[in-house]
Amino acid sequence: MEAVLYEVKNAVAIVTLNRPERLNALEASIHAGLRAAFEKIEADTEIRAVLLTGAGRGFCAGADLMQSLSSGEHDLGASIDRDYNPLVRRMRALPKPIIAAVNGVAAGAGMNLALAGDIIIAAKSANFTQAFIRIGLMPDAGGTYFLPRLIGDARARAMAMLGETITADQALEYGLVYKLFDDANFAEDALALATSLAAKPAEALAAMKTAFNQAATNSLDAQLDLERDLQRQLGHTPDFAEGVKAFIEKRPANFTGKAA
Ligand code: T3D
Repeated sequence: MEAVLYEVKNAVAIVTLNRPERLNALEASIHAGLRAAFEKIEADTEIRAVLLTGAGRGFCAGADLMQSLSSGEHDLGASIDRDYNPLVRRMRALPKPIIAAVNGVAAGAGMNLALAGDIIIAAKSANFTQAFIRIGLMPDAGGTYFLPRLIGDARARAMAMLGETITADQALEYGLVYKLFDDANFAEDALALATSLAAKPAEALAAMKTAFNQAATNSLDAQLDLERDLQRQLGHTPDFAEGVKAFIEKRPANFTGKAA
């Protein structure tokens, strides 16, 4: 059985963590599957959006405590360097939008993997926990970076230090997720959202990722300059011309995603 399933529908790459009996806990085969999936996504110009989700009742339960973390002699820094950090960097640098579709429990690095996505959605029965403290660890995979930016420092510290579980409703109230969908149609609704994203102007989406990524560390001056430079490039794209033409002609735009 493949640890990560990969299929393409409607210009969306659907990447499914597939160890449902372990709530898709992360170990070597999942990390290898994710690396292979993102390599394909980067190389395939037909793919315009990514949908990252989990098989079964979980999204991802973080690092596999039975395999990768069962030996106390395991060098956590080495596995973070090898597997987690390159994955988070890759997701953030990918010039295509990623929807993290949290279908069930998201714990530890599994939760933080979702936070590395661009748009986070969840099934109504999903829940989220920074489980690290329960086993004497601290958040990794970008948790201490993403979490305070998404939900504020007070809630981020409390979630990390107390290790409590929050429901999907709380996650929505905190601003951790964008939208909730019913469990019954979650996969279909998530794909519909990803499909609509894939039909949008690809160059504009890529430019937004660059700008939002850099906003975290830029000064306002630097950010204004960056917006100007990116917008200048977008002004030369066929999708900008098509968007304006479609507006004037009062018809839906047909974006190709082609570069300038
Ligand atoms: O070097 C490095 O890798 C460093 C990186 C570290 C990053 C981290 O993510 S550290 C945090 C690791 N994750 C956790 O501590 C979470 C552990 N899991 C849980 O606390 C709970 O399972 C959940 C809260 C996620 C879900 O609870 P529940 O009651 O819904 O399910 P369950 O019954 O606990 O789990 C179902 C099965 O999945 C169960 O197996 P069984 O008994 O049916 O054979 C359980 O053992 C297994 N499972 C759940 N999480 C993991 C796991 N197996 C391996 N690793 C897991 N993380």
